Amino acid sequence: MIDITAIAERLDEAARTASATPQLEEPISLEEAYAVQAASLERRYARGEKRIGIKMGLTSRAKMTQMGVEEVIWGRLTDAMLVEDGDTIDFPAYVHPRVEPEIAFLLDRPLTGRVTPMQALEAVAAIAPALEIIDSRYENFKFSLTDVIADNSSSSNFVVGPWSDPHRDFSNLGLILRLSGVVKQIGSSAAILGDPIRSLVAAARLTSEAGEPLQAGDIVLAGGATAAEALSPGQHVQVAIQNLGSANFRTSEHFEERD
Ligand code: OOG
Ligand code: MG
Repeated sequence: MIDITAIAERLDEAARTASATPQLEEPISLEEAYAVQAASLERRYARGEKRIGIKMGLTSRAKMTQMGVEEVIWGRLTDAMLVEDGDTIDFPAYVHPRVEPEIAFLLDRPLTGRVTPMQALEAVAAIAPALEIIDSRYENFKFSLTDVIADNSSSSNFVVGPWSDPHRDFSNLGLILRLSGVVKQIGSSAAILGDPIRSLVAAARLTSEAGEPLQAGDIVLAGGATAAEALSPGQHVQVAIQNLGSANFRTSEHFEERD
């Protein structure tokens, strides 16, 4: 028997204390992996965090290739994960953080079940450039599909830039990820399932199937448009997206050796 509660506690503690944990020993089903994720989020809610949306993952070929996992996944976002645009994150609070350029959707209506791209777009109040800081709790950032789902799809923090009107075509916008001024990744929003709106369509279906449909006010991260870049102390990180502007953060100078 799989002990959902015990695995959830182990992954939540690994996240809370920024300490790596081995991959799950026993194979678990997709359903069990999402049940672990839900149980680990219950622990966060019990500490006072509030659900504010979801993130989609592995929605681009670059991410699937980098991580060796070929399925679209999702995870829950809480208010404690949101970092203000321009803020500095505390480097020792992570196991081995990476950053990836994303697009964020803000919904002003619920979005449930199977919807068309047009219906998905009608629920979008605004879109923004975003940076996701992912931090797998597994040793060496290595995991299977079910491992990563159980670990809330590596969710750690995210930064959202200025919100824009979503009624201007965003299907193929150029984007650049810079670390301390150096261009590390160049891509396009089209790398996200051919058009980021498809990620929102998938988000509506997957969250409804899980009994937790998207709500008005939710933020949805569409998924990394390029491979992720490892972070180091003392960096300035920026994504700039054509027509949408930029989102930024810094990593603290402070570095602590970890076992
Ligand atoms: C899994 C999370 C993937 C994305 O945008 O593709 C993800 C990982 O790469 O650790 O957030
Ligand atoms: Mg991501």
